[in-house]
Amino acid sequence: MLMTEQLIQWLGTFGADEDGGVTRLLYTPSWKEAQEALAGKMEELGLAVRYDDAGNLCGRLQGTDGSGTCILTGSHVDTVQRGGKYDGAYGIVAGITALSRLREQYGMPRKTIEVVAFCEEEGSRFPYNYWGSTFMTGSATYKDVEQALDPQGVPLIQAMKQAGFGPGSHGQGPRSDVKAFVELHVEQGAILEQEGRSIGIVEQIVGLQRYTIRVQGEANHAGTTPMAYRRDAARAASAMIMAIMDRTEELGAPLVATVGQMELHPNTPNVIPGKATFTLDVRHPDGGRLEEACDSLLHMVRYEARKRGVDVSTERWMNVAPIGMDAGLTGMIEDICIDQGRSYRRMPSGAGHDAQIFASHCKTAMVFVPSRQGISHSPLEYTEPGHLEEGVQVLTELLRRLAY
Ligand code: HGY
Ligand code: MN
Ligand code: MN
Repeated sequence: MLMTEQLIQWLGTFGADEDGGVTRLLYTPSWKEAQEALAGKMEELGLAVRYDDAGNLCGRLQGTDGSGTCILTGSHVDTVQRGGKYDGAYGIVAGITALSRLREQYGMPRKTIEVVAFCEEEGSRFPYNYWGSTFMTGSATYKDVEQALDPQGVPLIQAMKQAGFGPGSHGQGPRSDVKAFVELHVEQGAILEQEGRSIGIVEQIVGLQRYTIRVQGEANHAGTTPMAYRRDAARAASAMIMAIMDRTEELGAPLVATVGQMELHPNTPNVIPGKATFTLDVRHPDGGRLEEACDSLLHMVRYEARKRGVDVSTERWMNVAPIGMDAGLTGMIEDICIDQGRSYRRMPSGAGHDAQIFASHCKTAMVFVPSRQGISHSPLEYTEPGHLEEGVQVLTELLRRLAY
């Protein structure tokens, strides 16, 4: 029987880092190799394979009812820088495994089922998230990404075309035939492991906002510039970051704020930094509280800039509302867990997922399996093969009930 763990290890060889992690960034060679390898594996297992114009890859079991609608499962093939083997990848290989088992056991479905490897979700290379799922649902067009440049200044549109994709490349733009989307994913948190449960039924996905903050001071000599005359961008950025973290703790859980990326310019030991650029990722399960928190944090940033005599600009490039999963689907998943004797719980997701893009377009659900010590976005990311298999069995039964 096709085992998901083997597929996880196999997919993890594309973009493998020397420390056991994975880096597969949108439209890079390792990303392309992974998509092409997945296309081959899907074909080998009897799925009809097709790319869309953005580089989303779909494997299809054609339904017999001729309704032209489709039930979709899957996740994203891209990773964070030096990420793990399971984030995104698990949802793809679990979908391939489920469709392969369903085809072997029940033949062709009444309703078409597809498994998708979304081209991008993380926003790791370009300052744009969910490009795969927002393109497929029509929530985003090429216009939305035409300004997106990677750290080397390469435009997303140019990288897309160089990878063989772009307008008209595969004759498949946004789709409206997807009537249900189910995403299997590792929890990326420690709740299931701490409670000794193997299945998480996601009820709601957190809202997220992401910013780039640019601090403009004045580069100068590290030795001859008295402290009182400095417009030190690094010092001002550090004060801003401390103010952000202190304010976030004042506002209290479940609000979280992260400064994950930071660059100094000219980034030289004996030059006072003239520029500092950093990202800010803010999340809350309540949309109104998220908005208020972001306003408050940006107010702190501007206050610190004035206090330290530097200029600051803030650019928001991600704003995704929190959203609930479909009650009918979560009910079906709960029934399946009971029928299969799974130890499960309903729970929120603190991580963002493609499911939150689909949830405003069609019935959408997510199923989690445990992450060891809750670790993710790290080479230490791991889920036991037994838990991987339990998730696949829940997904397989859900797709059977929906499509056969
Ligand atoms: O950042 C997230 O929550 C997801 O992994 N993209
Ligand atoms: Mn991720
Ligand atoms: Mn993910």
